[in-house]
Amino acid sequence: MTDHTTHDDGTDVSETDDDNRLLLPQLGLDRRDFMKAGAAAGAMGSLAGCTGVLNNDDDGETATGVPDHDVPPGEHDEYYAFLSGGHAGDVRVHGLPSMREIMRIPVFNVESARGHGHDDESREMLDGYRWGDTHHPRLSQTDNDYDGRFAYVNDKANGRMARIDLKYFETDAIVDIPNQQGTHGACAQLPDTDLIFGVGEFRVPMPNDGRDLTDPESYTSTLAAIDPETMNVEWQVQIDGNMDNGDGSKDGRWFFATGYNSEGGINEQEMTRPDRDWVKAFDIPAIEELVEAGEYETINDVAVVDGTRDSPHNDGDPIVHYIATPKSPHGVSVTPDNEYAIASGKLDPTTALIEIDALDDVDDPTDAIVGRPRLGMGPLHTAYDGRGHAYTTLFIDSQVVKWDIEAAVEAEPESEEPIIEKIDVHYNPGHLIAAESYTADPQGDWLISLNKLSKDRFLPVGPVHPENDQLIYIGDDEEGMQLVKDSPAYAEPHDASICHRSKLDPADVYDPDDLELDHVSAGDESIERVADDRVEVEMYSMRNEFGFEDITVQEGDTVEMTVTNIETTSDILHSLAIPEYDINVKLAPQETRKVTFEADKPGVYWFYCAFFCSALHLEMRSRLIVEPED
Ligand code: K7E
Ligand code: CUA
Repeated sequence: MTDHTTHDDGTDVSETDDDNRLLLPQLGLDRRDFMKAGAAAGAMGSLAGCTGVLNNDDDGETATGVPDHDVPPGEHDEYYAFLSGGHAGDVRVHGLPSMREIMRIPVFNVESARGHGHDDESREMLDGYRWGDTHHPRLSQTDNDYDGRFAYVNDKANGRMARIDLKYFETDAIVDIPNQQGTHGACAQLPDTDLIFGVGEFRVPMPNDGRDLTDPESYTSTLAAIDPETMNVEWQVQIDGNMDNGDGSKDGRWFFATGYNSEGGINEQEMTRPDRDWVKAFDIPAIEELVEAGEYETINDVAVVDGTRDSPHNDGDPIVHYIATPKSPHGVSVTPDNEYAIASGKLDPTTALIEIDALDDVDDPTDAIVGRPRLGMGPLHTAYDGRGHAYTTLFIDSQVVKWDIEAAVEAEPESEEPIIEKIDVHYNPGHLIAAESYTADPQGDWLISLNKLSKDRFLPVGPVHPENDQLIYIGDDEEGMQLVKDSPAYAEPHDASICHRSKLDPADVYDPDDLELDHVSAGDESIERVADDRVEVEMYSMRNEFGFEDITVQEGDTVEMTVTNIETTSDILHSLAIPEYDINVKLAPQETRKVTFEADKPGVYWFYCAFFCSALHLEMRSRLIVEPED
């Protein structure tokens, strides 16, 4: 029996066999070739995982050396994990190792419990869109380590980049990236987060204003560099082929982007035809020099530098090195020591190690590829433990493979020797992420495999299955990888960043000075008709009342309501919920929000608080009276 699904990036690696594994028919490869080493090690791996779960003894370690992962009631996790929500449009915050979901941060989605897309400010940020497709949440770093300030995440659907303020765990800026469709890869320029990069996946006419509609040859995609403070797009580079994922070197010099479809095809057959595609290495300082020197074209108010293969800027010392790698490289990540960028073939069983320092010396950029281990079927993404090991997801094999980075440089191309072990995951992993793997100093204890399919792992809930995020202990090189737990995930996490709790210091209540709007204290409430058809209301909320028992307006008025939650006690939230007006604005302690709406329906509307804030929560309601036009 076979059935069909598709991976997010449109590749047709989509048939499953009876083992719930996806096959890759068009490669014409015999899967058994890749199973030999993998099957045995994988079976052992899952066995070890089982004993790890069952034999949890009293000394805080399991019999197989896995530290306690059941965080007892009232205790905190050691790590924060920030998982993208995919086309749910949000970012989820989990605790590790419990895998408990602690919070969701709405980003590109309208979400009522947090009022995102309800108050004026977040509505303006969303700019009319109701959804986005988050893939790659990356945390800001200083000196190659998490600094606890911001997270950034892309919207693949609508070409945007968002910033999440980690003081409040809330989205505080969204930029619409011009000249880019399908912002897929996302990443910060290290070591100090000087830029945020957005990688354009879909090739489109440039500018995409109705010209060149049926001339795919002229379509193009861009890399965008965004200022992390202002969230302005600073410059872009136009390139050949589709781009996909990206990662930067740890010293700020290079940005690497994978790509597929180097021939510029417009259907699946054309897109998967070339045996080689490119990893592009962007020389960031060289590009910035050209921008300084005015060597760009301004398109939609952005400086666009020509980085296509035929560009004069790629003669001699190129600004973009096109590194030919096997078929459709998808994931790319830089090793913690900044030695290699590792790109995985997706439609090829090998992975390419690009020696970063060699890029300046070689004539043919392909000569910078210094290792090409054969890891298994459908290698996608690679994470690191800081002990010289790499962990790569094998999408088609439904496994995670652990391998030795230096051994891969020493081994012959296509050698399986660098492989240390494989573990089965359930099923079809996309990304995987190890604790602080994107920093220069990963913690090397926990790893999450973000699996696209869960099939039969959970109680059935109808035809839409959850995905399965699996926690794997990687801290014991002797025992090897140990599967610790399954955790169902609502569609659909792609990538994640894991940060030690000591590096984050979120606020417990709002600091009114951080907000644009003026705080409204008790006694300062007012209702003012500021124009014939405009009423401004300023009021507070507290247990268990709003600043006014009644607010009377005329049908057709525009009503601007500014509300402060004047509580100083943490965890006491109120909201302003207005029935039949589609409004629910959440108000955390000391938070002030504004909502503007047309009072277009005459009648009585009990605006109320939707957070169960006290024993008299139900009584916390007042009347909005809309008098009919005469
Ligand atoms: Cu592989 Cu967007 Cu990083 Cu999905 S991407 S898995
Ligand atoms: Cu305030 Cu319920």
